[in-house]
Amino acid sequence: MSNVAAQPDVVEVDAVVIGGGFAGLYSVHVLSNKLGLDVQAFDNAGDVGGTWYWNRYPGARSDTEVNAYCYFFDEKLYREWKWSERYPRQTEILSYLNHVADRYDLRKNYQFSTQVESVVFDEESSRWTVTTDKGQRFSARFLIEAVGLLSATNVPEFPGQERFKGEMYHTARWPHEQVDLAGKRVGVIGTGSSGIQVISELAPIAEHLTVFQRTPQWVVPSRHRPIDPDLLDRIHGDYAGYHREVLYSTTAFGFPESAISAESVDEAARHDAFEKVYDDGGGFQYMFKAFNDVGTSLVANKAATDVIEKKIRETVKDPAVAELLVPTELYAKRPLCCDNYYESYNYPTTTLVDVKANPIVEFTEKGIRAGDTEYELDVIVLATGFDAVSGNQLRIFQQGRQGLSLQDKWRDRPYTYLGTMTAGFPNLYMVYGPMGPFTNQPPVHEAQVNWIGDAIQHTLEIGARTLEPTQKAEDDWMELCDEGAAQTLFPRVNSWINGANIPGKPVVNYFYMGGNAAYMDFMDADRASRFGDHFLT
Ligand code: N01
Repeated sequence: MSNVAAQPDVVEVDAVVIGGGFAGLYSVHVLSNKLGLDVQAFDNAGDVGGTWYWNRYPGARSDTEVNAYCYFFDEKLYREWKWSERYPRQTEILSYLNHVADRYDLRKNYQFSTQVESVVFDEESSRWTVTTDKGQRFSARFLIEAVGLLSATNVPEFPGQERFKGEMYHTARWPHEQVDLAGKRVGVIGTGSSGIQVISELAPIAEHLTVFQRTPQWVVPSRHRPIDPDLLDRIHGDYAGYHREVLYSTTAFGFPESAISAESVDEAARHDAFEKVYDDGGGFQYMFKAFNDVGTSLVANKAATDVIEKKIRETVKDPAVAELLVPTELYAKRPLCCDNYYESYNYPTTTLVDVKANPIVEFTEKGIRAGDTEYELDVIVLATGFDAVSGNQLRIFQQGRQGLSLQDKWRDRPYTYLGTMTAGFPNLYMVYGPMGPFTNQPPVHEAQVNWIGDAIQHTLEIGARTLEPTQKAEDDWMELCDEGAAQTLFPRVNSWINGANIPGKPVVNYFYMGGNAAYMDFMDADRASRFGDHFLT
């Protein structure tokens, strides 16, 4: 603790954690329960859960198999929590996170329904002043921002939006009270992960479902089924080994990834392999289980989409609708999976509106006018996504050394080291910040928080006041990230991955695409060097 006298209205703590999702909860656990620090945590939600607190829309469930979509830090927790489904629903994941909060006594550290408005570093005291929307001020030596990669909502403004007399909801701000959509005329804007789940859930029950699609995406089935008992036996038989396998892989999704390239086999073998993974289901599985070059080779990418295109045309009965659903883009967004998505368009009560050809002109009292047609609706669902990756960080005013704000530093793009720190902002750690790895998140959050815990412990042990990346470490990391991303196909397609979904946002690389195994090696190297090579202290 600092011995600098606090102002009377400022509460002194060792650390502030922002966020109550997977990453924030584990941060509180490590800092409070393991390192024994005095930790104040905040979330603007009314309770724990992070993304799973907010995303309560119909059909919301994880699209990562649950054996890797959970915490690993406590084997007893892993063994004792019994998941009912391979891709659990939002309610089950939220129950799990509530259980974790109670089991490790994390709730006591939180103040909910509180937005952190600013964090300002004071060079003299080497402490952060954290100000909330309740007018409170906290002084902390360490600051952990676990604010979510996909958390700041993207709510486009449509002309006449306020005139619409029905109900309107964004998927990521879904009401807590029951919203009954059965037998209603529902319009869904957006066909990303959120949109396809809502569409598949509502198509069988809505009186009429109108899907406003701007850009179709490649969707494969999830093939939802019970958790494979043999897999669970194997994990329980070698828990540490499985955990290591998850982390030291490319995507951390917990399945064996392919080591061979599609380019190295003939066309028939490629086709058969994609058919097989399509039948088995899963988005990342489809991209990474058959071959290792779908995200980097045009040949592999085309072979992958040929199979999906064939399935779309086989599944969707109306050829004109099928035509609209087949993307013209490369398969280089976050890979999607959902059961019964394309089948949703076979209901006579589902209408697909191509809003590229017939743009949404306005919202009216009764619904949405796209092109020349007014679609009458009782409910509009905005499945329009997020100001992803850097969005939530930039909604907090952040000021580091020499009065430099994060908003200024990141004006052209975000700059970080490992996606966890940014030069000039000492003792400020981000979990899954920009330029972090492109992976399944929960196991990687944990690995990052462990690294953060070690960095903080090291700072305390050597009696340093602050720890931060050197400018060179940050520059080298940025260069490595950009070189890696340039070798992939992802920059060639517009999506939240490169910022292109938000008007005015810099369209740049926001990720380390070199695979999680290599990413783990960078964190391990920092530890081995006792954070000596890269950091000023
Ligand atoms: O958001 P998105 P999301 N007019 O940005 C459309 C994670 N996630 O919430 O492509 C008309 O992917 C937009 O159209 P276009 C997962 O990582 C996971 O669906 O920009 N349309 C697009 O179709 C995922 O990748 C899970 O042309 C407009 C859609 O809205 C990430 O979150 C579940 C528009 C937005 O798609 C984001 O997914 C949910 C406009 N003005 C989310 N503005 C699971 O684990 C936007 N769109 C299951």
